Amino acid sequence: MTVIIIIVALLVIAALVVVVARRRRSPALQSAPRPAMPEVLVTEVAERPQLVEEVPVLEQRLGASRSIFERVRSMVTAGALSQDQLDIVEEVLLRSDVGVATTNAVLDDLRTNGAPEGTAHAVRAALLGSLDRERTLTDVADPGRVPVWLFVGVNGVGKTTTIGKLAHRHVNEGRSVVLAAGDTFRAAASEQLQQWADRTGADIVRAAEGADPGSVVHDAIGRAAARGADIVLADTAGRRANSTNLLDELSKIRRVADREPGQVVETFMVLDATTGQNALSQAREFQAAANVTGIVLTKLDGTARGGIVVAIERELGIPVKFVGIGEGVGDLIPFEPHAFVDSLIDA
Ligand SMILES: Nc1nc2c(ncn2[C@@H]2O[C@H](COP(=O)(O)OP(=O)(O)OP(=O)(O)O)[C@@H](O)[C@H]2O)c(=O)[nH]1
Ligand SMILES: [Mg+2]
Repeated sequence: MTVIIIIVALLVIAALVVVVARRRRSPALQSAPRPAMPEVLVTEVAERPQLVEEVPVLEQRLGASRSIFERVRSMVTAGALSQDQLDIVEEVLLRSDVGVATTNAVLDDLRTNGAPEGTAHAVRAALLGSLDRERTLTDVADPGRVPVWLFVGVNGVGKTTTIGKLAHRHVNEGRSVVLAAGDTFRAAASEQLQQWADRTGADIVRAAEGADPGSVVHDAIGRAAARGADIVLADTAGRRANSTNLLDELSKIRRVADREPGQVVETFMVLDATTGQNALSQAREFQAAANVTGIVLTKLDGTARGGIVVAIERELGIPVKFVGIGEGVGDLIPFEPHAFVDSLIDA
């Protein structure tokens, strides 16, 4: 009898084991697949690296632009200018990329008032007069919110490099920085920003290629808020200004970044100075979509003509806040009209 009971008991246990095993295999009991969220990778930076920074000399970096003004610099006349001299000033100004409007304004002034203190002095004063815009830089947000600087602009203008240089500047000034790798179109883009994070000691939030850029920016702001970081610098993909859906996406990123706890305190449009007047038409497209508060004009060290600064401010009504004068970490400086114009024109 006992044997029979043991056998029955064993059979019952065996039957239960089979049922449980089947249930485990049953697809109905498998957990539903998780929604395809981008995998956000966060990199901790243990210690701040030491960067060797070469302090750029503006006059040297603006060499090409400066040489355009050579003919104005060497005009010794004071007082009324001859037609030949006016022609030279006109040619120099147009070549320097200040644009037709500024050139005409300077020539009108020279015809009417002459150049009592010399031509270079008069041209210098006229250029400075066109650069008299308010140039404040906001890096604080309302209480409880995280200030965000958003960077927009077409491919290759220097957005990511500018963010790297600015991260260095902030970290040097004692601020903690979170970079948001909002350019998710190419894997290489967030790699490039990661390198800047490593070099500068900034924190970074990035995601896999193809992830939603808004989510990355949102996560970066969340991380900055959680850690009490001082500022978020948000990269975006370089995009064609004439493609409406891409500009829509930019507006969306901006809305996400401006939602609590984030607050967009600066939106920088990055423009490549070597593209001259083309930079202006790009800028107009972006201006509408992104609520731009300042311009970063890069690559003024190369073949660019420095007068483009004047044309941009005059035609767009947006202040240039930083200029890029090289590829090194220290090669971005706050734009100061006096120092800039002096380095172009002064002997
Ligand atoms: N000479 C010089 N080169 C610069 C300057 N700023 C950026 N560059 C170079 O310009 C190239 C493009 O810079 P990126 O920062 O990758 O440009 P981006 O706007 O992020 O480009 P995408 O990510 O493709 O949209 C790089 O080789 C930079 O080193 C500058 O002020 N001077
Ligand atoms: Mg980039």
